[in-house]
Amino acid sequence: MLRRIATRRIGLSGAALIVGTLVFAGCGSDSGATPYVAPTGPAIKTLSISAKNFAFTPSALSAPAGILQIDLTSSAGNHDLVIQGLPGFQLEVSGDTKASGKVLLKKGKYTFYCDIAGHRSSGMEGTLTVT
Ligand SMILES: [Cu+2]
Repeated sequence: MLRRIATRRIGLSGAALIVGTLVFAGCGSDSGATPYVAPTGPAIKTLSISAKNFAFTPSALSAPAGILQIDLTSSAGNHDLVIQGLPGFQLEVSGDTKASGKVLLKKGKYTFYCDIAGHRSSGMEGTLTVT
């Protein structure tokens, strides 16, 4: 009788140890996102873009190749701005907030859009022509 109780106690503390290990392992698995490295140095041009439900204004921009600063504001709703071919770059705005970021772009035509579910298909997309 006494032996049975002792075995049960060991069994319980063993289970608690396993749960503790799983929780600890879960904490370390949060490093999968692509880190975006912003270019250093001054921007040669600042592009101001305003977001609303569901459009960017302006939706067609042009800029010279090099380091560009993008200032994003929102006049309505929560939005973000990502650029196709530039993994990790993202500006997020909600309500009246403003977000700024720098990108280094070569000549080409880039598509930017809001990647919140349903926003791009509703019209939140634009083009940036770099010459
Ligand atoms: Cu949006």
